[in-house]
Amino acid sequence: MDKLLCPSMMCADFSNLKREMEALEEAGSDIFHIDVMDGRFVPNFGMGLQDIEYICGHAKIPCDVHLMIEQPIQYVDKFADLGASILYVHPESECHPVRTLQKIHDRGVKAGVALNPGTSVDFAQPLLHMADYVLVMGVNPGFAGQVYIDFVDEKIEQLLDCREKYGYEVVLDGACSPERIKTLGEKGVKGFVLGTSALFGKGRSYVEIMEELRIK
Ligand code: S6P
Ligand code: MG
Repeated sequence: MDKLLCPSMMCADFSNLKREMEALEEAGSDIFHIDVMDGRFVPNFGMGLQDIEYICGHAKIPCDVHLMIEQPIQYVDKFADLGASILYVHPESECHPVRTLQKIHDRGVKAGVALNPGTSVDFAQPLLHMADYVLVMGVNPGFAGQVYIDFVDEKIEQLLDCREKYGYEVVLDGACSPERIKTLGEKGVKGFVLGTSALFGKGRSYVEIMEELRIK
């Protein structure tokens, strides 16, 4: 099956979000990736509820919401109501992450477990039973444009090995360069969050870039 290409909307041009969304859809994006930060779980803020409401309300493709916040369980209903198809939570962000994953499924939304570079597969192992997706962070969460942390490769291998046992798909977020998308796509990584490394600010059309990413 083909890979999932998921533009990270915090990297999009907000001066004309409508046009930007249409161009990304026309280029064949599979999922809009929406980052939510609370200034506590990560040292940054973004994206706002109004942005998310607009994107989820106007998108012709599914939207995922990556919750880089403390106590995400408090906001599952909010993001489910806004139309998220996948909700990603970080297991360290609260005491009872299983309850949060249950709540996500109860709302009919796919559940994703997001793993920071410093979070091991062992730490998250019980949650893998409930994960539809595992979002591996290739960088520390909170910012675009960072350098890939090489030791994350080992975690990706571990997660790919257990994929069939638990039935999740692996998605990479952070520093997804065209080369990395090719190498890891061939190994079985299903999805890639596209930020500044592959898609935005390149001075080329999204159609052209995405075509190349699919062929590679
Ligand atoms: C930030 C966030 C990510 C970034 C994306 C940027 O931690 O979760 O989704 O927006 O990774 O991509 P890049 O290619 O600039 O690292
Ligand atoms: Mg993200």
